[in-house]
Amino acid sequence: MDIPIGFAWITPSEPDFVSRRITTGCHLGCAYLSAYLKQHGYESDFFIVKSESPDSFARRIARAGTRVVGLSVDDANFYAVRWLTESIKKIDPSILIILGGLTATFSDDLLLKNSSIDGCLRSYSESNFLELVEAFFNSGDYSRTPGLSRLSGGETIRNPYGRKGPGDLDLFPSPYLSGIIPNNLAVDVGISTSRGCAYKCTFCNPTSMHGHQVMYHSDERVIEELRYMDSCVAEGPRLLLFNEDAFALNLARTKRLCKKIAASPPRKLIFGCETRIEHLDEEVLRVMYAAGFRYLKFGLESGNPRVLNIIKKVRAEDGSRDGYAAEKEYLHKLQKVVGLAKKIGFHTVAGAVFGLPGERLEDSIDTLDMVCRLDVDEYYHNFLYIFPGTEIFNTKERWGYRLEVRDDFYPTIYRTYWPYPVELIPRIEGKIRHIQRQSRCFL
Ligand code: B12
Repeated sequence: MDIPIGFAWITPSEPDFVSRRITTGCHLGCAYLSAYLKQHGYESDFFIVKSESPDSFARRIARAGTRVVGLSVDDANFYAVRWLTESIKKIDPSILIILGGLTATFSDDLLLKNSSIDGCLRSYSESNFLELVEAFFNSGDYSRTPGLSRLSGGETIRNPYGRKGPGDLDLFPSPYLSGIIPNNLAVDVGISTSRGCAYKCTFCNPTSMHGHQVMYHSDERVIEELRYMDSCVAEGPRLLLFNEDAFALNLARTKRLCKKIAASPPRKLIFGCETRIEHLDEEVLRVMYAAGFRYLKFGLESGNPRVLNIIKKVRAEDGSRDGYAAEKEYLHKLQKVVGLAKKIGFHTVAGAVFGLPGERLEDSIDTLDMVCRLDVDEYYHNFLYIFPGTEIFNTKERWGYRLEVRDDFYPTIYRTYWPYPVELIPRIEGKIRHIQRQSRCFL
């Protein structure tokens, strides 16, 4: 039977770029779209392929009878999304190609003018994608879809978003419970119990996509999904990651939910989350542990209070007036919470970012020193890549960054050149005492 709507999420890798091949995975955001379509009577499918050429992948899509292709695009996979869309349009120009996700939201103009696509749907898209599909199959004219960006006469037209999404996330059916995410992939994909974050970090675009608002699934929905995912695991323990910006932002909710999970804990799953940790206390940490949380990852970003203030990690006000008191307090709290978490038995993971605005080489040493003081079990770092949709994208010149868009869009759309030579940052191995622990598998 033909399934008229297909999704693909291309996972980028250097070997695939070199050999010009495509590998895809199951994307949680698209699975939400697929579940919503199914609830409204439209079947859709995921294309999961391993190292396939764009032409052969496009033939597979056409052979399946696909009329609408939805691709999730980020700054790191656009180069390959473009190969695929060109191949699809060569084989059958009537197949409708819609891009969605963060990069379709904030770089719609660039995507439309540099690839063979029909439109970008901006922001969270369950109801708008349904509306587009209905219009396309009913009349062929989907051009009035809310949140759609498309080209007309060489210019990008952006439709307004239309009515606001539901205040209640549970109105979107579960992609696990409705059978969209295959059993064997459920744990790998992870779970999302909320969307958004209230903070205004200047480098983060998912939170601005959500207007700095936070929405939650109900406790009952989360527990039902966890129970189902636990039943999908043949042999434990398996680590399930909570894919959200801040699992422990609303402590009352975190505590309540974890108490309910702990009342009937999973048999084979253990949990991990990425979250701000500075608000956590011993009571909440113990409840999280009882619920099965073992892996606690947080974004330190920088160990320098001035840089933390510039990136608005702690507050949006100018900290120079009080000697960065709030940022110093934040670093102090992190140390306290990591100590408590380790005592309870959590595997603690800190993430840092180098090349932040206003950062000098000596400030990066503060970050390394802070990582050592934190004494976390695992540490990783990134260099700041600047994405559209962030505050720093608009102020980049002031901080001395240079951004370059290359013709091949590889490895990311905007190649960032940092204001100081980040390659001079010393390697942490010389500084950290417990390097062995970093590579230890904690399961
Ligand atoms: C979970 C996650 C992952 C998981 C993905 C798990 C999975 N199988 O789905 C893993 C760990 C594999 C991953 C990998 C990477 N990730 Co990631 N990831 C996230 C995270 C934390 C949550 C995403 C999520 O599940 N959200 C919940 C769902 C429901 O929302 P959603 O995905 O946004 O989808 C909605 C809309 O965007 C839209 N939508 C999305 N796709 C589509 C497609 C169509 C057709 C339509 C119409 C709409 C649409 O509708 C959806 C439903 O409303 C985000 C941060 C964030 N908060 O967004 C980073 C994030 C998306 N990741 C990011 C990056 C950079 C990466 C990596 C490149 C990292 C790396 N260096 O290796 C890789 C590779 C990405 C790839 N293409 O392969 C960046 C993207 C930045 C950017 N602008 O490009 C983010 C924002 C993190 C960050 N702040 O840097 N990631």
